[in-house]
Amino acid sequence: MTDSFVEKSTYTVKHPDLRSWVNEIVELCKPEAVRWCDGSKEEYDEMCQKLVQKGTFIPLKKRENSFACFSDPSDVARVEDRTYICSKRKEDAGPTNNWMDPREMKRTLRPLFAGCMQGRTLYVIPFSMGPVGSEIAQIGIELTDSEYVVVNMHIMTRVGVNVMHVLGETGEYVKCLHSVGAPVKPGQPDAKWPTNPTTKYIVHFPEERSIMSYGSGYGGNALLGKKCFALRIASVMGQEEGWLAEHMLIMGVQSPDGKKDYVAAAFPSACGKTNFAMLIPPAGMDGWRITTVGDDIAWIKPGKDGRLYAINPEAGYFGVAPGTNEKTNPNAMKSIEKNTIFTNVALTADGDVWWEGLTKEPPQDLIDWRGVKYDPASGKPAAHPNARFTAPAYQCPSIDEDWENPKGVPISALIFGGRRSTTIPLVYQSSNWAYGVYLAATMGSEMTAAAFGEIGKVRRDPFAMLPFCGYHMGDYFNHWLQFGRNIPAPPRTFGVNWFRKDANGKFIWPGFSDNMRVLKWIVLKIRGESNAVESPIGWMPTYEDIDWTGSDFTREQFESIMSIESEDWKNELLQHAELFERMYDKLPKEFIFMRELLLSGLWRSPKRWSLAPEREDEH
Ligand code: O2Y
Ligand code: MN
Repeated sequence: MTDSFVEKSTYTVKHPDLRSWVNEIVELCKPEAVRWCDGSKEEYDEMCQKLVQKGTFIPLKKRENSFACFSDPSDVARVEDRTYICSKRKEDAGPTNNWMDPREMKRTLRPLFAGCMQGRTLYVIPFSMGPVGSEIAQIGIELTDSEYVVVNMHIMTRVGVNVMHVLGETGEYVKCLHSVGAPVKPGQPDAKWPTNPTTKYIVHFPEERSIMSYGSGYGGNALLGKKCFALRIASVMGQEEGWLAEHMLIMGVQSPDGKKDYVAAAFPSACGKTNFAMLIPPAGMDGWRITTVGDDIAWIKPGKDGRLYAINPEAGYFGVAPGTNEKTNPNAMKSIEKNTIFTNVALTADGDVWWEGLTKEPPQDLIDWRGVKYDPASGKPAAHPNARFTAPAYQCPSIDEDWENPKGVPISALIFGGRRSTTIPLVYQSSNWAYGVYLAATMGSEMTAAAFGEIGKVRRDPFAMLPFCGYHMGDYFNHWLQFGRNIPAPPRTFGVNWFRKDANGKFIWPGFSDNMRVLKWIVLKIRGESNAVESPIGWMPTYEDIDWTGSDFTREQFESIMSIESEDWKNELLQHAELFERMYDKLPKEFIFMRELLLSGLWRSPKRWSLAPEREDEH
C-alpha cells in the first residue's frame, strides 16, 4: 500500500499483523482509497457531511446535529437465515446455528469480496468494546466501505487513536470485515443506501476470531461490534476463558436509603429491553431510582472477591423507535434529542422525525420510510417497524455513574423474561443456580412476526441468545452451570413475564413504570427484606409483598397473572423435552432431573395453583 493511497491517517500503525491484514483486504476488495479512522469529532462531522452530500443523510431542523436516513427496502433488519457460525467442526456450532465448513465458506465469500469496494473508500475503524483499557474490554478492527457504518460505530463503540495505543504492536483484536457489496462503477452514481439486494452473508469464524459480513448496510448485519462480536464471537471467548457474553441489559436499582443493587436481565429481541433499562418508577414509589448501565449486552466476569462484575461493552443505543414515547420511555426520548441518527423513521414537514406510537395521530404531510408522501389511509405504517435511533449512551438522563467503570458493576440478580400470553407468571424466583439456568434455558416468546414462523406459537429462545450464541447451545448451558459452580455465592435468578393476557386477549399487567413494583420485590428479596411463598415452580410474592402505592391493580388481577395452570405447565414441560431432544448429545444431566422435579411438583398440585387461600379446595 503506497502512502498516497491512504486518504487520511493521523497515527502510525505499529502492528505488523494489522498492517498486513489491511493490505490483504485492499488487494482483494480494491477500494479507491483507504482511511484510518481516529474517532475524532471532526471525523464524525466530516462523514455526516459526506452522507448529506450523497443524499443518504437528511439533516433534521428540529434536533441538533441529528440526521435521518432511509435504507433500501431489501435491507431493514438482521438476516438470521444468512447468518453462519463457521467453526471448524459442525458439532461446535450446534443444532441452532447455520453452519458451513470455514474453507468452503471462504471459497464462497472470496469471489464476492473480490473488487467489491471499487469506487469506494475502505475505512479502518479501531474500536474497543468496553471502556478502553478495561480488563474486561476487547478490541476489534472493522474494515468497511460504508460511511453510515463509520458514524454509527462512532456512537455505538469507542473508536479512536487510544484504541491503537492499547493494541500496540502485538495486541489481539477481532477482525471484522464488512462490505455493502455494491461497487461503484466509474461514471455511475452511488445509491443513497448501497446494498446488495440479492446476496447477503453474515459469517463468523470463532476459532480465528474473525467476522465477514457482505451485502447489507443495516444494524446488526453491519455494525460488527454489536451482535457479531459482542455476542457471537465474545460468547466463544467467554466459554474458553471463563466468562459470559450475554444478551442482557444492566441496571442499578437504588432504594430510598441510598443502597444500590445491580441486576442484569435477558429478554428476547423486541420485548422492550431499552424501556426496562431506562425505567422511571411510578408516582408514589418515592426515593426508588433506576440507573442505566446498558440496554442490550452484558459481559460478565467473576471478580477477585467472588462476586460477578458486568460491563456494557457498547457506548450507545441502537433502539427500536416505534412505540417509544414520553410515556413508554421518557429517558430514551431525552437521549435522542440531539447527536442522533434515525434510520427508517418517517419525516415531518417541519424537519423532525415521527414513528407509530410517538403521538396518537400521525402529523399531516409525513414522508414515510420509503421516502414518499405518506398516505394514512394505506393501512401501512409510516415508519418501518424496525426503525432505529442510534444515540450516545451518555445522553441518557438515567445513565449510571459507574457505567464506564473499567471494573464493571457487581451483579446481585439475574432476570430472564419472555413474551408469553399464558402459562408463565409475572414473577418467580428459582430455588437455586441450576434451576435458574434451567428456567433461562427453556424461556420462550410467542412470535409476533411471521418471519420466524406461525404467529402466536412459542419460539424457544434460551437466555434470549438463540440468534446470538456463537457455539453449541448445549455447551453453552454447561458453561453456565459450571460458571455457577465456580463462584461462592452466585446471583439469585428470577423469571418474569410482562405479557400475560386475560380471556379477552388484553394484557393484564400495565408494564413500563409499573415493572418497578416487581423490581422492588426482587431487590428486597435478595437483600432478605421481602417475603415469598413456595409455588410448584419456585418462590413467588403474594399480593401483600408487592408495593401497590399509586396503583389500582387488584388482588384478583394479581392472582390471575400469578396462577399456575397445571395443564399449561404439563404442555410447557413437553415443549422443554422437545427443545432438549434437539441438543440431546450435550444436554446437562441437571436438566433431566430438573424437569422431572417440576413434573412431580405439578403432578401433586391442583388444576389451578393460585395464591388465593382457597386453592386447597380445588384438589
Ligand atoms: O435489526 C437489527 O439490525 C438490529 S437488532 C437489535 C438491535 C439492538 C438491540 N437488539 C437487537 C436485537 O435483535 O436483539
Ligand atoms: Mn438485542
